[in-house]
Amino acid sequence: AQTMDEMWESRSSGKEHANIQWFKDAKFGLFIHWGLYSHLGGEWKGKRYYGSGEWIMNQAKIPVREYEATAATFNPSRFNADEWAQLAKDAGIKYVVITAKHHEGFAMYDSKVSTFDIVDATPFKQDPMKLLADAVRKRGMHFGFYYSQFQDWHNPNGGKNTWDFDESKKDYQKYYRQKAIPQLKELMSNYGDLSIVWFDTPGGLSKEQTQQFIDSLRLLQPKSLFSSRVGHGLGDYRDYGDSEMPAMPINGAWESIYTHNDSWGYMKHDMNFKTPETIIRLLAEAASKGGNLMLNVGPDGSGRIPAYSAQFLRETGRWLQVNGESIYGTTQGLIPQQPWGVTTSKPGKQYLHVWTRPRSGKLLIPNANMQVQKVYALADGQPVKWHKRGDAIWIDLPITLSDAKNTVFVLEYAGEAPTYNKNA
Ligand code: H79
Repeated sequence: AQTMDEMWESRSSGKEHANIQWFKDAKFGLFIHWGLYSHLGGEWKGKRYYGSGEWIMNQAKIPVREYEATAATFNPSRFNADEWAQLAKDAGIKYVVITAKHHEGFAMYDSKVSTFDIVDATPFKQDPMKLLADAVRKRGMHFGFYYSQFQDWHNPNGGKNTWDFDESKKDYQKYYRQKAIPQLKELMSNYGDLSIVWFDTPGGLSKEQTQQFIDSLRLLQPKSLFSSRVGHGLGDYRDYGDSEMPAMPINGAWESIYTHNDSWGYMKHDMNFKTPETIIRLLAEAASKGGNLMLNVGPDGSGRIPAYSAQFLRETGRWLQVNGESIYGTTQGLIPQQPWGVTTSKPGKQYLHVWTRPRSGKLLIPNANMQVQKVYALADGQPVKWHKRGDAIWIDLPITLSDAKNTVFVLEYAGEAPTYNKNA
């Protein structure tokens, strides 16, 4: 079997989706995992589960009927679409992707295909997806849905529920026909323009069938981008594994996904939230390699985004207000990753993202075959001293720059771009 890498590399057409540029420029997305699992918060019958919150039905092998019954008390009355969207905006987010249906099979929108949805099965009775889609787009951000197209632990023919249903008796085609495709059609018909449809964990379809599946959905929204987890090396941009960052710069549109703590869906007992500093480094690292970071948060069953997530996202947004020029609309750095940090590019400029202050106070850029014009701090425009020695450029960092500030310097150069990574 081919690996994901091989499948992607062997794509026959090198043609990109006509609507890919916004995605390449966006750099920072917000992923939201929200479902019936959020209501359970990683706990079932008094027992805590570790791993990931949205997997609790699978991990605790909860029978479908018992799992369904939890919907009767799922009432996210504190959900406020404008608050979530404004938080994303304040964080400097350019696109938001939310789980319309995860592996548990529960639709977080008003579905006519199944009554296992938030409108029919819960006391909440509203469609939060509709409100969120509007609130996000109203603020000028792109909006998309995550949809688990193969795994469905609620449907007898869906993928991967082995505790209630006999895998050998399943008819995956029937599941696609009766649930996944009709639900995707609802999502792509009733929620305005979707910038992204985010698939996950493919299965049950051959490459040809996957292509047909994609083609039939394309008719509804030709401008939507499909994530590579639709399977078989298809899709419009490439996603790596969960919490995976490619080691080297990558050409073409791609995205790394990380979650804020160690769970995608809300988990009461997971407090291991990444600091703003860590988030900014992941963002800069993804950008330095030519890709996006989509960072996940897991709102709880009452409809609240965890306080640490909100706080750390806002702090990230404050950094981006000052330093956004070094992230948005950039392309991969021309200088390879250095002990002090990473670089991103715009024409005639290298942004030096300094994570670790060298003890000497001097930044070394080795083998720098470029004509430096000037170097200055991005935040305040203060010029910084530099000199060339042989092919090396040495930059004198301001004495006030302490360790680990994610400080950005701009190096402007004339003429040809340096050629370090051309074959990376
Ligand atoms: O939606 C998130 C995950 O639920 C989903 N992809 C991201 C975006 C995903 N589906 N499958 N997988 C991830 C791989 C499965 C990992 C597992 Fe586990 C290892 C399942 C059981 C052991 C992770 C750790 C989930 C529970 C414990």
